[in-house]
Amino acid sequence: MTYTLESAQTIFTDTQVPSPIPATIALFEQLNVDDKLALLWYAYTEMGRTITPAAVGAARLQLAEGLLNQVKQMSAADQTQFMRDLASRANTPLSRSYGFFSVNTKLAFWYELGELMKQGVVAPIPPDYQMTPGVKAVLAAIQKLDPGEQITVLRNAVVDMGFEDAVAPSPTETADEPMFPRTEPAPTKLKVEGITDSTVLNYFAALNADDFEAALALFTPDGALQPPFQKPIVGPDAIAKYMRSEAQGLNLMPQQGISETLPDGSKQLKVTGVVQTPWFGVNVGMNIGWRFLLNPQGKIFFVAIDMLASPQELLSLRPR
Ligand code: EQ3
Repeated sequence: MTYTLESAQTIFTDTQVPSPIPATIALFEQLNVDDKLALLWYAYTEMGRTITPAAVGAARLQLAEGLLNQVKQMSAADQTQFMRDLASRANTPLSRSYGFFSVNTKLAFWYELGELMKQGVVAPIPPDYQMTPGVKAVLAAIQKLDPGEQITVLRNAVVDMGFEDAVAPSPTETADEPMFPRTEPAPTKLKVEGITDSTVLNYFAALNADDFEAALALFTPDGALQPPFQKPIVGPDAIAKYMRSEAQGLNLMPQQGISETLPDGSKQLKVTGVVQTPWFGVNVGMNIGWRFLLNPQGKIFFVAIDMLASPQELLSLRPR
């Protein structure tokens, strides 16, 4: 094979439109800790008027229960300090406990804290808090994003909080990640305009069935998956761990694609469509692109998952 991970990452990049998400996250990162917490409160409650995340399952909350109970027993001042420590990634015992959580447990933890803030059990944003110009600017930037992009910014903020110990193994790493129950099964017999390749169609079907074993079997032993705004995850063990933790309950609705066969028999394909996360279900559709590189035997050597910059980009499959 003549390609490498680096060359695979560049396929179809000439069809891509830069996403506004990294710039919005960079603006958010410039805020001080109190402004970050306030901004997230306003962005989340504003969003909640139109879209609300699904209630968190009891099984998932159990993983966060110990930390939640500790927070509930604190004084209001300590609760505020705890949230500041999370947002500033301070190296404290509680901030480390949070850092051990999986992505979905972190989201569930903040979801519950938000509910407890509304009920007055956890210290709310001070009623006399005045939005600074910085907060207003980031809020305005977030309001310009579509709902799929807004939830991506929120998710990123939550995932980046807490202190992550690079050395200590995570106790939740071995704990079984509870499944997201599906209210309706996602379609596994898919028709994607312009795509007949069975590997690619089977990839979508496997993820829609939460069948990660079947999805993994489609990859080469050195295959890689690159999630949005992240580095590639390489090799079946790492991909399996990632999928079990982050790809559950997704509804993949690929719509159209293009396929090009290269002289050595390998293939590159770009597919665009909409993905729903179990957190928001049918209420939020994310515009997504998949860029696949298959080896001549039809195995996935590389797939990148990209957040598209606009619904128009769903149709921009050819170089710009
Ligand atoms: C309490 C409050 C509001 C205020 C306080 O001051 C601070 C905070 C943090 C607060 C709480 C905030 C909360 C509760 C935020 C919750 C946000 C949530 C639930 C966001 C969820 C977002 C989910 C997303 C963006 C999921 C995206 C998934 C994608 C794109 C999946 C892609 C994949 C595909 C399509 C594949 O083919 C392979 C796998 C892969 C996973 C990559």
